[in-house]
Formats: sequence, C-alpha cells, structure tokens
Amino acid sequence: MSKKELTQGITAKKSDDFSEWYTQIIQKAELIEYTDVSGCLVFRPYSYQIWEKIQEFMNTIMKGMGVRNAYFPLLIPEKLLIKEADHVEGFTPEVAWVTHSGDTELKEKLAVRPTSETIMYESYKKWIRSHRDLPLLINQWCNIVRWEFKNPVPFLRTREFLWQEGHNVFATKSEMDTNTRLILESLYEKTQRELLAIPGLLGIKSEKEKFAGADYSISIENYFPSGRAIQGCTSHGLGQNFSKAFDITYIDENEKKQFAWQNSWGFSTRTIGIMIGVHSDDKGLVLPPNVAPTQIVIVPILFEKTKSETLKKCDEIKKMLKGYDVIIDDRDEYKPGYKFNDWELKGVPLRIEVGPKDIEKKQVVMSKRNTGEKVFVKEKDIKKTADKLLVDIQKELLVAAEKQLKNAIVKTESWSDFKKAIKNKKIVFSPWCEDSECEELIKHETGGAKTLNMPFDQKTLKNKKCPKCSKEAKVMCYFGKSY
Ligand code: 86X
Repeated sequence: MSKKELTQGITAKKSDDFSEWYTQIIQKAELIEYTDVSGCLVFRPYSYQIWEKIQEFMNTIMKGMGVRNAYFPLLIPEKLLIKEADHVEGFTPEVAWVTHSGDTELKEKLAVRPTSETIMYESYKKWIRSHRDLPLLINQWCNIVRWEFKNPVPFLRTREFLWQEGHNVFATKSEMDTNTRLILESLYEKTQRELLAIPGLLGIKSEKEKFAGADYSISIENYFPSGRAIQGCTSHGLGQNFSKAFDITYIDENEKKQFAWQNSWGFSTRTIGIMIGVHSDDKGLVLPPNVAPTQIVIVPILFEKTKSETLKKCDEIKKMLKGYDVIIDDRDEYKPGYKFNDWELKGVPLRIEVGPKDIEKKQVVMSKRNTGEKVFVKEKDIKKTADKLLVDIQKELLVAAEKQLKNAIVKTESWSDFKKAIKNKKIVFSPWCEDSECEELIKHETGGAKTLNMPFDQKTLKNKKCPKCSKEAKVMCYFGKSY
C-alpha cells in the first residue's frame, strides 16, 4: 500500500459495515498482507511485534509456573496422528498432508500438525518413568495448519496460525484439574485482561462443544463487535485418554504402575484479532499501552526557522521517557495533521506534540488515542503525566470493553426473547437442561446459536425451566452465534 493510500484512512464505519471496517484496518494499519493462498496470511512486522509482546508476557507467567518451552516437529506420521481416534474424529478433512519428496511418493504420508498432542506424547512416554518425573510441564510456540473450508477471517479463522500449546502431565487427577483451571485463570485471563484489556466469559464447554479427546474443556469466550461470540482460548482436562492410548505411565510410591493425568491448552493469534475488533474505532487501530509496540509518538511541529531547536527538544523529551518505546516522527515530507492521522490509524496510545510556541511556554500537548482528549503538560511533568495517562488508557480500554461485553449479553428465560436476542446479535445467558438434543434444536431454530460455555460458579437453580424444551434447567449457560 502506498503512502498516499495510507492518508485516506479508514473509509468504512465500524457501526455501519463492520466487516469492511475490519478488513481495511488490518491492512491500512500494516498488520496483515494477503497472499495467493486463501487463509494463509502474512503477519507484517507491526502485528508480529504485538505477538512478541504476548509471547513475552505469557513466557514470564509460564516460567513462574515451572513450564519450560520446547519444540516438536511440524510433520506427524499418519499412524501417530490417528492413535487416539477420538481426537481426530470430525477433523480429518482439515488435515493437510505431505505425500511426496520431489516426485517420489513417501512410504507414509505426514500430517502438517493440526495440534501436537500425538507427536509430543510419543516422546512423553519415553521420558516418564517414575512419579519423580512428574509433573512434566512443557509448552511450545509454533504454527498450526488446519485446512478449514469456512470463509477465512484474518486473525480469527485462518488456515495457518500461530499459537502456544501447553501439554502438562501429572500423577493425579486433582493436580491435573487444578492446573487446567489455573492455566485459564492465571495465564489466559490475565493475559487477556492485563495485557490486551479484553474481558471474557470463563466456563466449561458442553459435552457437544468440548474437545472430543478430552474429559472436559474449559474456555474463555469473548465478544467480537461484529455481533458474534468467539472462543478466545481453551484448556482441556484430557484425563487419562491420551496416557492410555500412548502408554504414558509412571511407577508410583508403592511401586505400582499408573496411567498419568494430562491437560493441554492453547492461546493463538486469534486473540490479536479480538483485541483489534474490541478496541479500535473509525480512525483506526486502538492499542492498549501494555501491548503496543510503540507507546508514545512525538510529533514535532516544524518551521524552517525553529526546526533544529524543536527536534532537539523532542530528543530531550524522548530521553525523559525511558522505559517506553518512543518514536519521534521527524519525517520532512509530511505535515503534522497527516502524521496525527497516521499514528491514530496505527493505534499509538499517546501522542506528544512539540511546537515552537510550546517550547517557549515550556510545555507540550499530550493526546490520548482512545478518547482524543488533549492536555497541556509542563515540561517538568512530562514523565509523570505520561506514566499516568498510559495507565489510565490501559484501564479505560478494559472498562469500555467490559461495558461492551455486558451490553452484548441478554439474560432471559423466554424462548421468544432468546430467539430475538440471537437475531439481534447478542449473547444469551439462560437456564439450560444440558441435553445435547435440545442443544442441537436450539442451534437449528436460531440459525446457528451454539452453547458457548457454562460459568464455573453456578448458583443452585430453583424451578427454572429450559426455555427451549421446558424441562427442568440444570445450569446457566451462554449461547451465541460464534466464529
Ligand atoms: C483440538 C485441542 C488442543 C492443544 C487445544 O485446543 C489447545 C492446544 N490442543 C485441539 N483439535 C484437534 O485435536 C484437531 C485434530 C486434528 Cl487431526 C485436526 F485436523 C484439527 C484439530 N483441531 C482441533
């Protein structure tokens, strides 16, 4: 995209044509480039920097939990992939295969990893002997390929994507259960809220929506302002399903052989897309300071006579702002107004304007990307004020996103309101019978609303009926059309 096109900014409105707005934003903010392969997209440096911030944040937490990073091969032999049959079932059309080297057919075709349970557990069975080898806590950062046929949406649904997949092994069920939940709350929810300023709904997936290879799956469901729910990330209690298929056993304190207890958990580049959709506006991207590759841009107001003095002042200010990533936009070929638009499009949280008049008055102008609010700041207060404003922006984005999520949820016990809410692109929170057939009917009669998850803390329901089948409700559950 040329510099000139960039000045045009986003021409679609988020509220009128969300999909066009999203498509423009990811390209004009230089996050994504399309390729000739549908569903395979380029992460340009600006979006990859965001991914690196996520990696850094998550690596720090994982390290604190005793999780170590490793890397397993991309290609998985067919026999291995189908060893735990449940987990592949329904997915097989999505597997991409390597069948040839040059013109020669391979003896056994190799799957491009759609997830790495099988290849990792083939190693785990060799590494685990005694209870002293447990827990085994391993994560890998890698790319994944799933040849989906639904229409791709950048970040949200692509055929190749980046993620971390964690695969932990424990001696007991209770350790596994505790850890599966810990990952969701202390790793994923923390990353979403504290780094990306996005709220979510935590809970357990229905039998129908859980990972087939797992005993249970728990998830964070997010709201995407196109009017759909989206599963942000998941943590699966695998029980002993894989340890039995892969013979992952250990000798316990009583010299008895036991099958190990496992979980697996994943967080992907999908969450970058959710963050973009949740915070950004008609001027472009809005990035939370904690994840923004650049927190502050200094824009000098340049005149021929005062140019060197102004630039010198900008350098001084940059030095005051140690600890932040700061850019001085000293490009000669653009006017300040153009630069303002450009950095607004890029979502830089804080802008500092420095002109000759400001220098005379020993002040600068600071402007918050999220609200557009401008404040005059005395030179001596620059660092202190920037600190405060960036903390404020981070908080304000989460508060606004929480409001957005809350407004998207309709609590109801009536079937007609249920259907109306789904039609109005809401998430429904409703009592439910937990019956899979009823779940299927709900999906059918609402044009595709699925169960999202069921909150962990359930109050006992008294005399509540399932709005669809009128049977006694067992749980409160979130429903919605989702990606
Ligand atoms: C499910 C389960 C799990 C580790 C996660 O959700 C987080 C990180 N893995 C992934 N899943 C599959 O097992 C799967 C398998 C095949 Cl063969 C496939 F083609 C697609 C798949 N998609 C999801």
